[in-house]
Amino acid sequence: MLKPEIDDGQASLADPQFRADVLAGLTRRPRAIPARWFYDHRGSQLFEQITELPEYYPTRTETALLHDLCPELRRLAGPGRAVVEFGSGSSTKTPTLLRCVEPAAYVPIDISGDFLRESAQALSQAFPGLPVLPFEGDFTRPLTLPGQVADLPKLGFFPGSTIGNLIPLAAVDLLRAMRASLGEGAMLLIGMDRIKRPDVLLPAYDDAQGVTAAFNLNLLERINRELDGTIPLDAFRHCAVWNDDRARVEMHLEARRDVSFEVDGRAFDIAEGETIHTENSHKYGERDARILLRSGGWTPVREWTDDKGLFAVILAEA
Ligand code: AVJ
Repeated sequence: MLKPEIDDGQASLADPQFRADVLAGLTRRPRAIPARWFYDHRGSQLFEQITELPEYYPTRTETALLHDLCPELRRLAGPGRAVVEFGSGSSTKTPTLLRCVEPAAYVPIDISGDFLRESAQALSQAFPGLPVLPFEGDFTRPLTLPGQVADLPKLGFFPGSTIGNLIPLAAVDLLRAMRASLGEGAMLLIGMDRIKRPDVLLPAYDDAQGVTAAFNLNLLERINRELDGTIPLDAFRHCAVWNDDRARVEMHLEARRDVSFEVDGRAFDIAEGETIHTENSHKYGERDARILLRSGGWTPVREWTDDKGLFAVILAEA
């Protein structure tokens, strides 16, 4: 999940998209900033810590599932495919999958090139003889994959329930783009977090040690650092809520008091109790997950879940 950053403390070198998203997000009502901006260097470190928290079940549950499903996945997806991973391949999940399916090539796709090449190099060292072909691009749109894998059947890999960050409309668009990128005969292995009791869901997003709170508040620190912000951090508190109507955990930053600050030379006033919405994490029941996949052009083939039904890994075909 580590993403590179340009951090020399000069607001003038901040990502223009970050600036645009923050200024627009603080202006609109309700206020909202896209979750992708959590992942500067510090944010990526904090996310790594989140994945190890006792309350944060998704990572360890999915990792265990990937080990358990291996024999069956090998039968269903077979060796000799090109594994195409959407997002960085830095986690321990990627080696687990690559050892299992024995692909003919591995194509990690990410928008941020530096980090992509770094993690690709680590993987090529761990898998000598496996062609690793990092591909820099925006996978939310249909892509033309490297020529070397053109004739290989693909196995897409989208772990972590990252799909949950997207509202259903955007999730369906993404699944369709993946189908277009992967082509005929493709399969997709995707992780989705299940709907469950809020007393299990919410602590995963509001842990006792306060790591998730620090992760959320780091967004404000990043704004201060990269966009010349004067946001007093003590004026905001982390909050996680279950939105039952929309089947998602939402993270917000709530103003503890009336607060005024500047970002990039623009003034903002936020009233006590008002929030900045920073993340959605959509959860999918068994049928919800299948409908979502079918809406995106994928036919579910097999799904695996842990004995508590916390998390699902689903194999689908184009
Ligand atoms: C990386 C999007 C899967 O939604 O569970 C973890 C991010 N946010 N704790 C998730 C996250 C707060 C995570 N995803």
